[in-house]
Formats: sequence, C-alpha cells, structure tokens
Amino acid sequence: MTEVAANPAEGARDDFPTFGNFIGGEWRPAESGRTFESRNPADTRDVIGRFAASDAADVAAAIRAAEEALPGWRSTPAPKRGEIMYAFGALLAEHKERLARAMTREMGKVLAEARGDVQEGVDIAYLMAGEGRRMFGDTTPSELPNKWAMSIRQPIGIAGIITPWNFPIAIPCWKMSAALITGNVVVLKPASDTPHCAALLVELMHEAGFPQGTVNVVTGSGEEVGMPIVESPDVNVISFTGNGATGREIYVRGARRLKRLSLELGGKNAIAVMADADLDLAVEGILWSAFGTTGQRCTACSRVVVDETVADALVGRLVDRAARLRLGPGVESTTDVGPLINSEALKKVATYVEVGTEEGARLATGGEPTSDLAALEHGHFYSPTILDGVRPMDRVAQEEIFGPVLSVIRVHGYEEAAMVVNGTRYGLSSSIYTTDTNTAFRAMNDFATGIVYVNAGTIGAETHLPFGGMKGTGNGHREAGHAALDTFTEWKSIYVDYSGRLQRAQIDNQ
Ligand code: UN1
Repeated sequence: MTEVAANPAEGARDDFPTFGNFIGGEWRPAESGRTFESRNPADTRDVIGRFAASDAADVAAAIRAAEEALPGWRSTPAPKRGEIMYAFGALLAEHKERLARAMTREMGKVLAEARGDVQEGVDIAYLMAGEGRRMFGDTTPSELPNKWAMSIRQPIGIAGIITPWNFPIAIPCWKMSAALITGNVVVLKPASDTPHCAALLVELMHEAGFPQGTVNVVTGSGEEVGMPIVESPDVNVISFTGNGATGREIYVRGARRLKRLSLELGGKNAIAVMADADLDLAVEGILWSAFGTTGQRCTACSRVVVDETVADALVGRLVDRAARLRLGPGVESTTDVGPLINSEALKKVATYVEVGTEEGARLATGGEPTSDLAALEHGHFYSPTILDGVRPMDRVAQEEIFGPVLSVIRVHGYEEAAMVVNGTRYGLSSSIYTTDTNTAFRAMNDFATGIVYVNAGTIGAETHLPFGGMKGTGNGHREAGHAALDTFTEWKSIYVDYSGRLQRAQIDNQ
C-alpha cells in the first residue's frame, strides 16, 4: 500500500511526499493503491509529489462521508457556517505566500499572479462568510388578509465540484465557498495537473474548522473520478469549469439524472480597439490579457479586433512589446511569462500557430516552442505569439487555444467590430477601447458576453460580481457574487395563514 502522509510534508525535491484522498476528515490512499505524479511545468525533472489515482470506489467512499456530514452541516446556522468560512479566508491570507509558491511550482504562473489567485480565494471566502448573515430571500405581502408569504434558500445536498488547473486555488474556492455557506457538503475533484494545490487548500479548510466529511477531495482522472461523481444518484449538483467537450458530456450525463449543473467552458474573448482609442492604454491591456497566465485564462484575450486606421500602429507596438516579454520559471522575479501547463498544451499551441499561418495569417512575432535557452529546456515554454491579418472565421479566431497566441483581426468601424466580437460560439468576456462615451455604452449593450470591460483588458473579474458567460461558454449559470448562491440552493416559498379559516388564493379575494 502507498504510504500516505497524515499531514503531508512539502518541498522535498528528491524525496517527494505522497498524498492520499481527503475523505471524512482523514487522508487515505486510493483503494486500489495506485498513484500518479505531479511535476513542475517549468522544469519537469522536479517531482512535486505522488497523488492518489482514484476510481469509483474512492468516489463512493467520499460520497458516504459527505452523506454522513450533511444533516449536521445543513442544520448549522448559516452565520455559524460563515464564521468557519471567515476563519478559512484568514488562514488563506496568512498562508498566501506559501500557497502562491506551491502554485507557481505546480502550474507555472508567475508568483505575482499566483498571489493574486490565492487572494481571489481570500476574497470569495470573506464574501461568502458574509452571505452567512445575508442569504436574502423575499418577504412579500400575500394577496389574502392575515396571511404571510416569504421565500428562503435551502441547500441542495451533496455538491460535486470539478475544477481546472489554471486557477487551482481561486476556482475551487469560488465553488466550494458558495456550496458550503448555503449548507451543502462537497466532493471535490481537482485537475490532475494541480493536485498539490488542492491538498494544501483542504488542509487549511480542515484547520479552519469545517467538520469532517463536509469537504472531501478525491484526486485522479476525469474518467475515473469526475464521471463517477457526475453519475452518482447521490450527488445533487455539479459545478464544473473546464473544456467544452468534457462539459457537454457532463451536461448529457447529468441531464439523465435531472441534476443541477453549472458549467463554465471557456471563451474566445476579444478586445475591440476603436480609431479613437488611447493606444498606449490599449497596448497595456492587450498584453496583460493575452499573455498574462501564459494565455491560460478562460477570460484571456485571444482576438484583437482593431479599426484599420490604427491597426498598423497598434500591431507595431504590440509586437515590439511582446517580443521583449521574458519567458522563464514563474518563481523568478525577472519572468513575465511562465510555462504552459503540460506537453499536450505545448503541442496544441504549436499546432494552432501552424494552422493560423496555413490559413494565411502573418506571424508577426513568436511562433516557437522555446527550448533554445538552456534554462528553459526542461519546461513547456512557448514564446508570446501574434498572428496578424487573421479573418474572423479562421480557426485561430474561432477555437479556444488556451495559450499565448493572439490573433489580430482588422475591421472598419464600430458596427463591424461588434459583429466580429460577437461572431464566435463563446461569450465569456470582451472589452472595448474607445474615448467616445456613446461608443462605450453601445458596446456595453451590444457585446454578447457575460463580462464586458471598457478601457481595460478582458481579465481580472472581481469576486463580488457574477462571473460566467453567454452562448457556448456555459449553461447560463453564474459563479461568484450572490448569483453563485442560485447554483447551490433550492428556493422554498412559504405561506403562513393566521386567519384561522380557509382562504382560497385567486378565489376568495376576487
Ligand atoms: C478562469 O480563467 O476561468 O477574471 C478564471 C479573471 C480571473 C478569473 C479567471 N479573476 O481573469
């Protein structure tokens, strides 16, 4: 049997630790004893640890533990749940640096961004802690005398939460904090590329005082762990962020069981740059949105839709700046752009750049997997890349690449820009750079995305507003903000008749 650290040690490079699943408040190996490794994408010789390669048997154990915890947790007053949530937020804040470093090591983003990822977890924990004392329903007049009418939120039950590797602390925190504050219990399946972040996160949740079984973590593949969670008749709500094909499969399988499902499936986010834009400002926003997190955000900008009159000037500045971004391990303070998550991602990005040039785009900068620098040869590095002269229906302008590749599409005027911005199957984030107030307001109204920015890039959503997208980005649900409560609660309408007699609605008051 695999040895499982009770409180897994961190850091050891050659004698790496082994982590189990966290079930019912305890660390346990996978029942099969199988494990998988997590490695540093900036240097794949660096093994972070071994993690449980779980299957349906482990999922079943986690669901049993969750079931046992549910009655106690749902009957805990929400403000008390909020106190634990607050303690968790405070612990995250206290351990921010340690978590950020572990995140950079496991998924590659630069340290400043990893700190931001943890901060996003702190923010949502504090917001949701406060929801413990809000969670407003309605009290409203009844149409009948001496009758009271109100609505309250109740938990759904067991929440299956399946999270991606690109925000390995923030996204599990968004989903889990909304699920838990409303009185649900959780089975989390973190991405196979970032199990260590999940282990560190759940340790802090345990320390904060979430009772045993309220939060369970099962690591392993989507097929062996994710799908059994989705298929389980005992899991009542699924929240998933990840790729579109998996999301559709989850939707279909969940639909057969009439499950509540919240899906967030990516984007093809555009920044429109109008003729009257402040180009210096636009350049900053575009670079940050396209190459921050190495382009691996659902909200990343992958299309610039620029008015022909300023296109050459904009592209010239973008290329100049992009070519000077420094690739390297995210842990080094000189690094602007870290590695991609794994070798498949690297291959996918390289393939898309080939597709783009074959479709007729001009490679303005980048376009190389970068292993020429000795320091980078063991990581999944790819240079920030700009393709110019892309047409709106080209594959690189339609399909999510999830890497540091930016397509420039030239247009004439606002009308055409808006059409191109909206001309994809996705609808997560968008932005417009303009100094004209009327154009800005038109874009706020016209752009068919769940998030619109004016004179700012497409990334950087704050946790107290709804997060999510239209069209193929999801199925209409929103995360974060109080909108997130809708995913994890049932509405119950309650009528109290204190008239002491039968009163018939719609009849006796006519
Ligand atoms: C994601 O990539 O799925 O708005 C989340 C942003 C971040 C969250 C991105 N706050 O870019």
